[in-house]
Amino acid sequence: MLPLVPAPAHLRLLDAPGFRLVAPVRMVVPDAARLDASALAGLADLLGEASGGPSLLVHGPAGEGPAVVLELADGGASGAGGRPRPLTWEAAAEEAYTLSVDADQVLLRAARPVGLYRGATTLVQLLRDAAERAGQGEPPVLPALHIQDAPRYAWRGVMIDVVRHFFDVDVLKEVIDLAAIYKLNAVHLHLTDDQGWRLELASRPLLTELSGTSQVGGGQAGFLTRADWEDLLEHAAARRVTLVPEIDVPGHVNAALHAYGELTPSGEPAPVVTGAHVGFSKITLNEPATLPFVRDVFTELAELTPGPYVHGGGDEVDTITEQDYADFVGALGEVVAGTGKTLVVWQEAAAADLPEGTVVQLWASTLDPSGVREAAGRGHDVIMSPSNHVYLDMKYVPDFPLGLDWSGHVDVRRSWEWDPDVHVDGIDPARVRGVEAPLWTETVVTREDLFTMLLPRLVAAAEVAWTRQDVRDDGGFEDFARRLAAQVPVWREQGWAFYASDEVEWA
Ligand code: TNX
Repeated sequence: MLPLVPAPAHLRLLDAPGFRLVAPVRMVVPDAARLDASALAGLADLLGEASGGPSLLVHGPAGEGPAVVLELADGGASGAGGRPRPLTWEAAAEEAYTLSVDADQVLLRAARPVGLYRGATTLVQLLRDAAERAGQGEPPVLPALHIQDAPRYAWRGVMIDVVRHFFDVDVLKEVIDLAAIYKLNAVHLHLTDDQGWRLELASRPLLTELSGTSQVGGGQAGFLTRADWEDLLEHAAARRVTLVPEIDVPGHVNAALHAYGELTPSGEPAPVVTGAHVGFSKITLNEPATLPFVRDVFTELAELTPGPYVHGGGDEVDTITEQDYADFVGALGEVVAGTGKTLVVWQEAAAADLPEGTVVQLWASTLDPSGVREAAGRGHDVIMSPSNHVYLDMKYVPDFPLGLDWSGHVDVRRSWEWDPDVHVDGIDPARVRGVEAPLWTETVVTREDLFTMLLPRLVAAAEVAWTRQDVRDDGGFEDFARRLAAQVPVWREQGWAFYASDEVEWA
């Protein structure tokens, strides 16, 4: 068993000698400019570490002698640097790669740099495994094999709620690292809610001045400055991860109502909220200040976002009339379409008049999915975030100290054992764009809490998103659990806490 997670589409072990990692290992990169320096350096370092000596990074033709060769199959035309990528089927095709290992050469090939990046994460897992297996004084050996791999879904994401409790740039960078290791390509940040506003906007400075530090339970939160945001974007782009920022409207807006009283019917600012209840706040077009507010914040958000998507929320507005809700979402759609970005919305907005291309995110397993089904029927793609499988804020088990349980308990097997294509009856699988695992943070306070909820379930969600169903069915949960257990050294090295579920035999 090779501990590859997510499992590749095709893996053939060859009955032949493997590649011996003897220093100095040569790593040949034909066109370095098209691959991120940091990704390359990381791989070269690992090759060095595994072989117990220096590694050589060579640019140009592979030449003579054993080497680890990275190759862009078509010369990498239009490599598009580190620009955030659309999470579409066309883009997903570019994430494909092949990896061949024999005694002479490790050959990683892809049509595009993003494919090389995904393939490099596989190679890193193979290297670690080889290093672990190597006997005393023996060089690690990569087994002879052929891998042909491509993602099942185009959108493979994790969402972090940085409002209920705030997590700063350093922690968010670690989340991006974790996502990238397991081939996720989207990190969705829930930036605004009743309790706080976490992204500094020049057009509306009071949002963070007055609502930047409040959070659930009353502790001292913080927010992302413009510089923090740029820093995150850069970190994500280098790992081929697209950041998807969410400003949640027309509900979950108390922090905005606190900062800008003009948004409330009375004109009075709303008091700070530090409780965790939901559904009570709203903005509507009945207030003349609302549309200018929506224009300002979404226009600026679009300017701050190099990726193609902005998330507009739309969930849980219990106090609004159907008409006011529909009018609002219609206006939001026009504003966002005007910025050139693609809108993403939570499933409640599925029935509204949405711009073409709007992506709908299914979440509550307790809600009727018929609106999502109909939206899919009208041609909208769907992201699957069913709360009974991938809500990473659900408790693992009944007595778990962290998390909620309104959607039941979600242990590792539950987060892995489901098929997004058939999760909702009557949705054409062609409309299922992908999978995203949200982590809401009402009960998640520290970095340790955060990773305890993410790991190991996020890895299960990543495999659901990347690996074809037939491949998963072949191995079954037991096979996944074995590969999962082999990840522990990586998590330990990073200082990432995890929940040692008794569904898995941890080595
Ligand atoms: C529902 S999921 C919410 C969040 C809560 C979460 C808690 C969604 C779109 N809205 O506001 O944090 O449940 O599980």
